[in-house]
Amino acid sequence: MKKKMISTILALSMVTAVLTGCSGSGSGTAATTAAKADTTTAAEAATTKADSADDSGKTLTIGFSQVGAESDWRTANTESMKSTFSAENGYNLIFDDAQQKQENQITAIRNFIQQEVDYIVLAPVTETGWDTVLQEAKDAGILVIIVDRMVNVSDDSLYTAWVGSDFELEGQKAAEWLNSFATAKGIDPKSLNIVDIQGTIGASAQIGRTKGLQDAVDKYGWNLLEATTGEFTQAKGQEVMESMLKSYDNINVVYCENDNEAFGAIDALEAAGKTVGSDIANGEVMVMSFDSTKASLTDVLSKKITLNTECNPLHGPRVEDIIKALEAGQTVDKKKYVDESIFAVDDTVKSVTVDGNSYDVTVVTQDVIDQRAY
Ligand code: GYE
Repeated sequence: MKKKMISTILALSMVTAVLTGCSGSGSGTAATTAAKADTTTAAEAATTKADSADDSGKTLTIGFSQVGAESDWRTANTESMKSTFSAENGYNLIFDDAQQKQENQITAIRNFIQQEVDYIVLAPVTETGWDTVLQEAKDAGILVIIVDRMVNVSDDSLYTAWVGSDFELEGQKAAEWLNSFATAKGIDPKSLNIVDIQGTIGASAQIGRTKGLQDAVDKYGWNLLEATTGEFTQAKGQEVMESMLKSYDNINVVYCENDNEAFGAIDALEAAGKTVGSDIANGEVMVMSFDSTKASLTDVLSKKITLNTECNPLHGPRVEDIIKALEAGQTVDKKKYVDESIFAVDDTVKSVTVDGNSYDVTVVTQDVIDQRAY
């Protein structure tokens, strides 16, 4: 709460800085920077040093619309963006937390346009519903970079570049691992009774991970008892798991679409007297998850989570690379996927193959956890 208030105050003073100093178009120029220096505000003063550190001598103002603070992944992502786009590194970052609401993101983008930021960075809550506001940004001549989840727009020129994860591949990796694991343990595919605690419906991370599972259910003949959203939060993950446990007494695999849902699901399972683990044949309930934060890998080490498919949140430097390339007049990839790992409780499955590509499985040890940055 305290943190949020401070960033709001900072954002407001930055707005003042931009409004007093920048009257030209969204793309800043040396002249604009000079004009800004003449009308220094508190926020400007804080960035004067950064100005000189920047080779081009210009401070870039970045408006970043963040989804919210729903998960540990998101916290790590916010931290990565804030530490990359810091005053020390030569940026004015206007950060907006949309609290998982698209309408708040649309309002934030409109504010960024009014403030004539140099770039808009959007981490969209869902894929659809962006055409109008991104057209407004385009009309204002402001470049938009999409990070993390994808947007689904009728005109691809409404954004300049996207960087994030291949969420369907993540789901496929997890499902192929489950198939190989069940086969290795001699488990009849028809005896797998799976529930899917989905992410925020309509978010790329949900769409891809749900599809990866659903396709494998169709292919291998597993039972998918239910798929319900847990909104990527621990509280909702727990609530959904509790209600699933009331509806079914034969669940043996819980496919959680992120770590925080898995934490909630584990609490609910244990409160219901279940043992979480990989020994399905002897009544344990297997928990699978995505993200691979430090806390969740600790749960893999203690055998509460059996498989964790990585989703890397450290996008700050990746977005900065795109902006630096654009500033240097270079062209950038329209879409860029991040390489990601798979973490398991043991080496029953050493690698998984998806679309002819093989991905190694890493067995979690304390060393692996210690090396994690988030
Ligand atoms: O997996 C989840 C977060 O979009 C990849 O959103 C992101 C997902 C991530 O809340 O923890």
